[in-house]
Formats: sequence, C-alpha cells, structure tokens
Amino acid sequence: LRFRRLLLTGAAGALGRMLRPRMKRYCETLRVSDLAAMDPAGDGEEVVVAPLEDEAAMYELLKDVDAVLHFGGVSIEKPFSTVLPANIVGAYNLYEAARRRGTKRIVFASSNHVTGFYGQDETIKANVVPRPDTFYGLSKAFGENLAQFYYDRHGLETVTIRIGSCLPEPVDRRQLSSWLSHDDMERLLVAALTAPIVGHSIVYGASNNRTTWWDNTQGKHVGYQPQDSSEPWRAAIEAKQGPVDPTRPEVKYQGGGFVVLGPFPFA
Ligand code: NAI
Ligand code: 15L
Repeated sequence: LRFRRLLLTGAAGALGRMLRPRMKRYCETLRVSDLAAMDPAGDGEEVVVAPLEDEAAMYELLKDVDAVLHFGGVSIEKPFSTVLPANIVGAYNLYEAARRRGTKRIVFASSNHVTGFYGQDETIKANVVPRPDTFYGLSKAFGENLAQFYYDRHGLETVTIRIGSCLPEPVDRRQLSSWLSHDDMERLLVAALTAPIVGHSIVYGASNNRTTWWDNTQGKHVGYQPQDSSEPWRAAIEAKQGPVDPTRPEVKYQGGGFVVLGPFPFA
C-alpha cells in the first residue's frame, strides 16, 4: 500500500506529531499542515503552514493529494467564536477544496464528544442520534454531516473516526473504556485509507478494551481490528482512583469531564 501523496492536517498537534513518521511509511510524499510551526521537511515530506479558515490556502493545500487525514482544528472545549472558524468554516474549506481538486477520500478525526451525552451505562452504535456535550462536540457533529453531504452530493468518501482517548497509555478510569492506543490508531487509519468502498462510514476509535460504550458492527466493512487493550492498566488505575460517585455528571456520561466544561454550568 503506497499512496502518491497523503495530506495530514494538524501536524503540529499531539496526534499529528505521533502520526507524521508513521504515515510517511504509506506514501511517496507526505504533505503536513498546521497553523503552528512544524518540524522542517524530511525526505519525502512537504510542510505547509495553512490556516483552515483560509479558503484560498486550503485550495492550494489540496493540490495533487490522493487522500487526507484531517486532524487539524480545535481539539478541546472553547468559546463558540473560537470553534467556529477552525472546525466549522475550516471543515467546509477542506471539503470544498477536496471536491474541487478531485480528492478521493478523507479520514476525519471526529470525537466521542459528538455522542458525549450518552450514558456510561449504554453501548451505542455509529448511527445513534448525536448528543454533543460541548460546542467542540457540536462542531465535530457538523463535520460528520458535512462528510455525509459531500458523499451523497459529490461521491467524496469519508471514514469518520469518533476518537476516544488516544494517548500512550490510559491514565484514568474513564479511559479504561475510551482508550485508543497509538498502534491501534495507525491500524485504524490504514484500514480507513484502504477499505475498497466506504461511502461515509463512522467508526469509534477505541482499542479492544474489556469495557466499552461503543459497538462498531456498522463499520465492519472498514476492516479495523484493534489489537491493544486497556486491561493491563486496570488494577493500578482502580486502586489509585478509588470508588467513583455514579451520580456525578462526569462519571454518568460518556463525555466525562467535557460535559461540565464551558461557559454554561451543568444544570
Ligand atoms: P491538538 O490540539 O494537539 O492538535 C490540533 C492541531 O490543529 C494543533 O497543532 C493546532 O495548531 C491545529 N489547528 C488548530 N486550529 C487550526 C486552524 N484554524 N488552522 C490550522 N490548524 C489548526 O489535538 P490532538 O490531540 O492532536 O487531536 C487531533 C485531532 O483529533 C483533533 O481534531 C481532535 O479534535 C481529534 N481528537 C483527538 C483525541 C485525542 O485523544 N487526542 C480524541 C478525539 C478527537
Ligand atoms: C477529545 O476529543 C479531545 O481532543 C482529547 O483531548 C481527549 O480529551 C478526548 O477527547 C477524550 O475524550 O478523552
């Protein structure tokens, strides 16, 4: 599997920096972009500073790109005025540029916060009604709708990944269910890039954790097979954190601490 050119947005971010060397292995040229400064271009790399809200810059960025890994944008809760240009206008600019350039597929780094107001006592599938927990989650829900629209209207394919918690290792009780290892993220991206037909498919991005809130049966055709699990960390995390109060919103809901973030108090 060797693409001619892949584009990775958000390359200065936590996941972008982790993915840059990994994704380079799957393409002749890896173009990386961000608003912020990035490491200089290595062999087979192109580094482009491109704000998502700059329509002309995004059109240039999408030139001669086979597929996009869209990881750029605001990644935590912020006021709506901050989320809007990066995640809503920016996602539109990316899709519109991809359509005009004839890009075949986008892998969209969405978030579990699209469905953050489902309970930790529920297991949900990809087609549930979104219940965003933040303006951030709401903006990702817009991105998912945009992906569906660009597939239905223009045939531009997307695999939306509702990423759980992608970290080197799980660090708290919630992440025993939401953790996605770096290696499983790579496996998921390779599957998303190479599955023959995806239309617009939604897959929850989690490892093979013993406890889970997410049922990926509707995305089986994508072929993602997680191999890691949070289980080796369970005993230490439970011992350290002690019993939790299930009536507290950050324990009750899948979105965890995000459900109590932001300008409005949780009522
Ligand atoms: P991050 O915040 O470390 O990286 C995001 C990058 O996007 C930053 O380098 C930032 O400069 C760039 N960016 C922000 N606004 C921009 C704009 N207007 N134009 C161009 N670039 C802009 O976040 P992280 O953790 O690397 O996440 C990457 C993606 O994955 C994000 O879209 C995030 O929402 C999503 N995600 C990550 C999860 C995780 O566990 N790390 C969980 C769920 C979703
Ligand atoms: C996200 O969407 C965030 O980008 C990330 O920083 C984590 O907080 C993650 O969700 C999570 O829910 O753990």
